[in-house]
Amino acid sequence: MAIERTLTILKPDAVAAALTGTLLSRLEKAGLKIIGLKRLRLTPAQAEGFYHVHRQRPFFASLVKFMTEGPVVVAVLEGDSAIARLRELMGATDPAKAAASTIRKDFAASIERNAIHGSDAVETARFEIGFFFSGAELSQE
Ligand code: 3AN
Repeated sequence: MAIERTLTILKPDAVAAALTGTLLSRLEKAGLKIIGLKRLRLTPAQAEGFYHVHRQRPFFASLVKFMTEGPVVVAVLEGDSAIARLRELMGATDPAKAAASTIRKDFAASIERNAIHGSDAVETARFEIGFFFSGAELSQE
């Protein structure tokens, strides 16, 4: 297994529901090390930039509105196969289809308001980590 880095966003629904500690704890207990962490509120331009691959999708405007409605917590996670591991812990995009004991099964309200984001591939992770963090903001220890 390879040591990878991935980006997670605890979305506005999860942060508003005071789930920051619960979700970070789940990720840590699953062996993902938090090497960068910040709380911020996305501007519409930032949300549009982050989700630019979805700009042609019918849900894009609604997604940007949701992602900017309140603060998010973004974190860089490191560990063995961190990208796939995080996706496994998150569960399917649609909580109705998410496996038992996944974060989305336990905490998400809908396919849009689904509590957490995780990078889906090595290249995406690189882009998404760089979107929020400079190298100096990531722990080397
Ligand atoms: P995932 O977050 O599981 O990688 P993506 O990348 O397909 O899923 O979608 C990005 C985000 O767009 C989702 N997390 C969700 O908030 C929103 N989204 C995806 N599909 C839909 C949909 N059919 N209707 C509304 N929002 C959606």
